[in-house]
Amino acid sequence: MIKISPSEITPEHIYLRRREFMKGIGALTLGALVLAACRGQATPTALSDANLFPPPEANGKKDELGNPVNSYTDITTYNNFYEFATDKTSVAMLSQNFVTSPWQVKVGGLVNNPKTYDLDQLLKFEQQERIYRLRCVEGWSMVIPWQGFPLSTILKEVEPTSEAKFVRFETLYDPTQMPGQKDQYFAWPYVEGLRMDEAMQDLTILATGLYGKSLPPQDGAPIRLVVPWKYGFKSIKSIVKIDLVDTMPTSLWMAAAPNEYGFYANVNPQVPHPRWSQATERRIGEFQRRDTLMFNGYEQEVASLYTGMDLKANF
Ligand SMILES: Nc1nc2c(c(=O)[nH]1)N[C@H]1C(S)=C(S)[C@@H](COP(=O)(O)O)O[C@H]1N2
Ligand SMILES: [Mo]
Repeated sequence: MIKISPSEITPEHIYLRRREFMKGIGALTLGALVLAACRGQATPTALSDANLFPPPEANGKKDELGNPVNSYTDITTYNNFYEFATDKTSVAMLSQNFVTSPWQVKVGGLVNNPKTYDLDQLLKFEQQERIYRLRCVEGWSMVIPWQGFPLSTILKEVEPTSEAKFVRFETLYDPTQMPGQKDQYFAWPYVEGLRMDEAMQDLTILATGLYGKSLPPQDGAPIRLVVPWKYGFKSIKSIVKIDLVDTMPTSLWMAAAPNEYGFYANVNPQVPHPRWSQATERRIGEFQRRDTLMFNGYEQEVASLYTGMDLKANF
């Protein structure tokens, strides 16, 4: 069974759980208690073959700084995906039957060529491998070998108008499949946003796979955003809608806790979260904490996007 050490039960979760208790014991809390009770037997046996027999393709690969990729098992059994569960080790099991075919992504808003893509069409774009660090705002990180294509590929196709200033993303809303969406604390569906120049940056991809295989549900199947210089919550999963807009979108996390989560969410070791430091992180699979890098190590590529901006005020 997968062991969770107390240090991995994050401040964020404790905080949110406490708030839920204050509101009374709701259905989700009860569900979580039931799950916790049977997690010992249920988790390993309910995982698919893909989790039990990971593909070897990416083993041994490294990012450009020399960090080895995390194991397939790490990447697919330790997940944040609140639509399924707030407990990272339950997401894999609870998402196994998530229906990801057929799947469409509707791209519209302030564009000349609105377009609805079938997943097949998105898979026809040249799929590149991108080995990126993922730094969660909670203080842990992984190195993940994604496949995907630059978000700019589809933005160029739909032709944003001159009024388009931001890109707004939405996850599927389907509480019958995603039990976490019954949690009244959050304003579902999950929403995220980028400024236009951030969206056009070549590091920003739509990921369709990892480790040489299609994305498993727990990692955001069938298609999710990956923005490696920002905290992980910006990398929105299971996207069905992309809109070009003229005003800054309000993300799910900005709505839930505006004093804690801003729009930019650039990884910055010098700007602490209101309730913890961001100076160091724990790479999953390692024991010692390591220093967090400015812009998660992508400073050379992205610092110029923020010239003249106060990175403390625009957290
Ligand atoms: N729709 C949706 N996207 C999401 C989340 C979520 O709860 N729902 N969690 C975010 C957070 S906090 C992180 S750290 C990453 C985790 O991605 P991973 O599970 O593939 O490592 O997904 C992000 N995308
Ligand atoms: Mo995160």
